[in-house]
Amino acid sequence: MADFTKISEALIKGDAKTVKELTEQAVAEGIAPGEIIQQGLIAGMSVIAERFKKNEIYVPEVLIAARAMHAGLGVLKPLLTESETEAAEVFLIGTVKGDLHDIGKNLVAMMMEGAGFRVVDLGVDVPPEKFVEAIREHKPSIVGLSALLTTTMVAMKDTLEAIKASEFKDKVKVMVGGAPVTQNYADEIGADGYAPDASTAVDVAKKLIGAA
Ligand code: B12
Repeated sequence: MADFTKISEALIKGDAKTVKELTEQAVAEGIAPGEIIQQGLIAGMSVIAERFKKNEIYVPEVLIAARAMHAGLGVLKPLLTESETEAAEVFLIGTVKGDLHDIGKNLVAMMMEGAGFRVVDLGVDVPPEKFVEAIREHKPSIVGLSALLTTTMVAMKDTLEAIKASEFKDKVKVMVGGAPVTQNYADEIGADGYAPDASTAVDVAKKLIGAA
């Protein structure tokens, strides 16, 4: 019998080696990869998200836990059936044009992955047309835009306008975030959601797709 708690605990400690071993063990016992992800990896990552939200832990701990999660996911990804991967909601994220900051964006991406989304990360300095192209290719439910500079917040507005002008106008939800971004700014440019941090981003995303 697989012990999901042990997987979660190792993930919370950031013990990538143990997470990988326990995941391999669970696979050998014939447990479905989706179940290991939900009850072992995602369960652990939710604890991390909560602690991060309450300022009980900081960015380095989250990154270490995320590395442990990836160690487990690395074992499971090749085993996921097409239907299991297809079923996951897609979250597309990128840092907007002119902006090279990616630490916060990466955290949001990891938390989303930890919450069960299939994440497509476009990286940094992403122009509006590239976002639209990527929406066409990956069919996300939600698009996340990150900006860390007051000067690049306008690129967020441009990206939103490009999405609204495309055929995906009513098909994707757009969330915005980054240190200078506020709920007021999100409302002003017509974004569907805003979150001040990565764990709140998960809550908002779930609400946007009606899963919470
Ligand atoms: C690290 C850093 C850099 C690194 C970036 C490395 C990297 N790989 O990201 C480097 C050195 C490259 C850099 C460069 C510059 N930087 Co800089 N940088 C920072 C710094 C110190 C930390 C940013 C960070 O990573 N924070 C930690 C993360 C975890 O927080 P976060 O990004 O806010 O993300 C959280 C939330 O905002 C939210 N979130 C983030 N994205 C998203 C997206 C969505 C969809 C959602 C829902 C939520 C969300 O969730 C995250 C996790 O909780 C900040 C200072 C600060 N206090 O913010 C300055 C800062 C952002 N930089 C600044 C500046 C000016 C620059 C430069 C112009 C400096 C220069 N003169 O060259 C260049 C610009 C380069 C460019 N074109 O982008 C200024 C911006 C001022 C302003 N008002 O615009 C700041 C505020 C520093 C300052 N006080 O002057 N920088």
